[in-house]
Amino acid sequence: MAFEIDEQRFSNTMEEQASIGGTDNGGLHRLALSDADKDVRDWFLDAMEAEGLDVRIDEMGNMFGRRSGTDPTAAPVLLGSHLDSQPYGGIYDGALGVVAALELVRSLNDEEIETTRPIEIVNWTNEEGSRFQPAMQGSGVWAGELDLETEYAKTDDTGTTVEEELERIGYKGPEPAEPPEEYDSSLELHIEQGPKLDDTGKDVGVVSGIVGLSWGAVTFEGEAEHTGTTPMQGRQDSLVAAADLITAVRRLPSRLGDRTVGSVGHVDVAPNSINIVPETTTVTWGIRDPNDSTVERGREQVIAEAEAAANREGVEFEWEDRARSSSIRFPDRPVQAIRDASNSLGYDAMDVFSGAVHDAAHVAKVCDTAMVFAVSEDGKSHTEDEFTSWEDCYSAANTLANAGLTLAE
Ligand code: HGY
Ligand code: MN
Ligand code: MN
Repeated sequence: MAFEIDEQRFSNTMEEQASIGGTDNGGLHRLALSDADKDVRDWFLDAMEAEGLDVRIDEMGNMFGRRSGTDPTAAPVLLGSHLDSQPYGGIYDGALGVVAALELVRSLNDEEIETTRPIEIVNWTNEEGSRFQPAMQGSGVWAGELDLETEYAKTDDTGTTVEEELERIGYKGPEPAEPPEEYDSSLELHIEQGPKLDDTGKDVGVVSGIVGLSWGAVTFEGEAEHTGTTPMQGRQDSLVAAADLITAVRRLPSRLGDRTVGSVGHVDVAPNSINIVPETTTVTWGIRDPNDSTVERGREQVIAEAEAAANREGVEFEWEDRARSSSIRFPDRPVQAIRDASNSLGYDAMDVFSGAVHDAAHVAKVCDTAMVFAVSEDGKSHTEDEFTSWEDCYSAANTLANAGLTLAE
């Protein structure tokens, strides 16, 4: 008989978290380590303590709450996702996975159901990588893929460091940002953020793997001059070079692979005045593909295109890497637990390969990991009109709950 979480409380909890850093358009403005992130962390901490979980906060601000199992020596099962959001993101991205994990614990406590293995729920720091790069920063340090001191020194556009912000919001925890012991397995529930499940009318996605990704920044250095009096010949306009690179990155994927994607999402221009030739322009770019060697070729071609654009405009350029995560295929055991769970609940599931990256990509380096996807209406995400019907949220959360129980037995 499949286990069902408490639907009403689950939806109430989703609405509660959505109000913390909520925007007027029904989205979230909850950037990593911002005041809104602090507020939702405080809320999550209270919720974990109210369930009697053994709470730990590590040096990267990753938040864990452990529910004991009957066998204290058994390796735990880890369930969770992230509570930080894009600048104007949706209320489901990340939060659905954290709230579903919390609701499983709450439902198990209500029903006084014991599991052999401890179940641990988690909120990972800075999954989005919007304010501070890279994405999946907290889980990356925890999994040993990123160096703590290097990530502490990362800055946002104002020059504020990760470490300063963790201290300011009170979430620079005492625990080492690393697994305290061996973990049996881990599951993450997340919205698909793409159209496949919606287009095919499926209930849930069984995630087979995640793409590889490379992010970088290119800065062009030209010459600030009066736009009215400076002859066109010989101008050194950094924004023109950046514009060349932006269109080059847009065209690159068609030359790389049929599943390659690429874009420039962030531009900084200085002095950014209508009548000054732009002196300095920085763009951040991203390339993704299921095949790591294609991602690497894409990264090399972006740098080559940047050099060509700089030479055409007669400006200097420099580049830096901002993020790199390799593609991953999830192992059968946790994937099968998800498949069996969705079948036991009578849901119509399909396999999906994720074009979005997730903390599970790092956690998979530590233990057997897999993901459940909830339907994203029209595939939209990272916008305030990101939407998942309540029924689809509930199906995915129940699937996570039953797969988690299978692994924790
Ligand atoms: O960029 C990503 O794929 C994730 O949504 N942060
Ligand atoms: Mn996410
Ligand atoms: Mn996201």
